[in-house]
Amino acid sequence: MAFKLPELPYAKSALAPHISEETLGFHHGKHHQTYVDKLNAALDKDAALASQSLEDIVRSASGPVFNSAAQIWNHTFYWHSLSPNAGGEPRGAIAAAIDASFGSFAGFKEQFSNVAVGHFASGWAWLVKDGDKLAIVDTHDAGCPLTQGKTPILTCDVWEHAYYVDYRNARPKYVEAWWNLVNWEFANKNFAG
Ligand code: MN3
Repeated sequence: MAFKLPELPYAKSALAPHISEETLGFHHGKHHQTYVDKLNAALDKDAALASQSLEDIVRSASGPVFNSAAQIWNHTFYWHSLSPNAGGEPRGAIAAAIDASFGSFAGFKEQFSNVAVGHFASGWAWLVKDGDKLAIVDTHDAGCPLTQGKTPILTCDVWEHAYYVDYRNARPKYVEAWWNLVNWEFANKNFAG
């Protein structure tokens, strides 16, 4: 059974002006689609893979198969980490957990931004639940916190393809814009789960 590119949870123009329709068109329609196509090509050659869920493959695979599967999972998680008319201060249980783990939302925002901006080359910045605590981690390339036994809460894609059309090389501007789109409802759902 082949994997399919998941639909975006909003219109391609919905995240503008922070992330443009052109960026989402390429990022979802070309980059995310290519990871799906590459994993399906690997499935065609390996029947044992075809019986596994995407998360099972992320947790157990290595090399190119892991890269494709994890990039599919990471991108789907990223689309849901964002929402139109979102951002601002966290609400609900995640707000209290951020205060407990980082002192304040402002402190968390600064630490997360520093990790996202400072990450060298391609990768991801994540807010994760690690045991009872929240933590900020970054992963290289297709790296995914699921393989470290951590529960992803939110992510920011810091591959250049996520921002080059809109911000050129200015990753700090993209990360600043990302805060206007943070889906706290999704974060609360992941935190509760
Ligand atoms: Mn990407």
